[in-house]
Amino acid sequence: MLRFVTAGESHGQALVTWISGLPAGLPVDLDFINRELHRRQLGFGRGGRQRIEKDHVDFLAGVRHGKTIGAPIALRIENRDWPNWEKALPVEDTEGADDAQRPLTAPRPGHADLAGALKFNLHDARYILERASARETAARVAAGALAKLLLQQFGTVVLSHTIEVGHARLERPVTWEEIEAVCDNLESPLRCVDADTEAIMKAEVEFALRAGDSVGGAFEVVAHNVTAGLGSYAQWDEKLDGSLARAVMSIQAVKAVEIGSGVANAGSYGSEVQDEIRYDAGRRRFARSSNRAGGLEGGITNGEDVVIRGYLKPISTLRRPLLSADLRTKEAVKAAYERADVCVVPAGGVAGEAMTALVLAEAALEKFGGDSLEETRRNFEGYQQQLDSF
Ligand code: EPS
Repeated sequence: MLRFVTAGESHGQALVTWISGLPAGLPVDLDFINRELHRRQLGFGRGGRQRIEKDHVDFLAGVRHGKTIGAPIALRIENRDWPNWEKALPVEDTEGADDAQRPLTAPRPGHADLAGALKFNLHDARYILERASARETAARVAAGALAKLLLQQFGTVVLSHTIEVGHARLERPVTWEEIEAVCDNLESPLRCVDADTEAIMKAEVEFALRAGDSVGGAFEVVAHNVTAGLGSYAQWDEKLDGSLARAVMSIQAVKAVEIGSGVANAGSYGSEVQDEIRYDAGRRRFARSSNRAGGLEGGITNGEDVVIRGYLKPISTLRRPLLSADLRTKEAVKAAYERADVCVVPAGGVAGEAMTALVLAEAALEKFGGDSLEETRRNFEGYQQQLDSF
């Protein structure tokens, strides 16, 4: 079983990821992992924090001589902002520490501040926001990069692009080659494949920035070249669409998830929605001329690209804050404001790729098993032969 957990607070010493269940012998490309971390930091509308951080990974366990060794992997991503917070968030309760603390008692509507303060019985939301922060997605992206490296062994590539920012929406269909190109282009402001739409998206971010507001939007993750047969309809918790939806929904600020064109499909006739089946004799595979199902039928991959969309609410930290009530005095106050992003949709997309890759890698290991990469590959290739001669 592929498992991972993260630890770390936004302004603590570091983020830490623990990942277990990868087969031994998987080549670990450090440059690839660091590039993924860099991609997550990009995007028009990010705040000042990204000028401080330069995320890169340090492996502490489980990787030797450039390969996994079948042991649990532990890795660390330094928070370069930590020296600015060391006095406010010390490990030991040193003298004078209270004075250096940076309390937040005016909870931001939409943030975890209030619900977390009630749950953990804290009258200062500082510790709440430290862990609830989307900085944690850096740790997920590192784990997801390892999952991507495993999936690459089977020819599967997971990428994402931005389909909506504020009121601006990409309306036209997109090819895999366009998604590859926009992901290759690290200068792309919002990772939207269409320049005209991207210009309107950018204007939305600029408008929010000027107004002291924030904007949300949507990303689309596409897993290309996924073998048919991952996941199952046999039990509710084996359905891959369910696992993917949960994984993407768990990303900070994501409030809705869609598989393929699921939302539009619900308002259309069956004949307009289902993807007709044909047989591609050259590839010896069944194929479709459309992919509204997003590559999943009955909770199982059908061989088409897996397409999953995540919809993010606008960031809850506002320079022009909404009304709140103080955690201590209960008096009406303006919600707290501190340095924040205005738009994080492209970063959310990279986190979405990571979560999708982790779920697909887990499903692949469930189907193909194997303690060493050779064994996993042998099982994968045996299954491909079965599909060839189906
Ligand atoms: C975040 C608030 C901001 C973001 C942070 C998420 O942090 P800070 O308060 O330090 O400016 O920059 O995201 C990251 C640091 C990151 O790397 O993604 C929040 O409250 O969720």
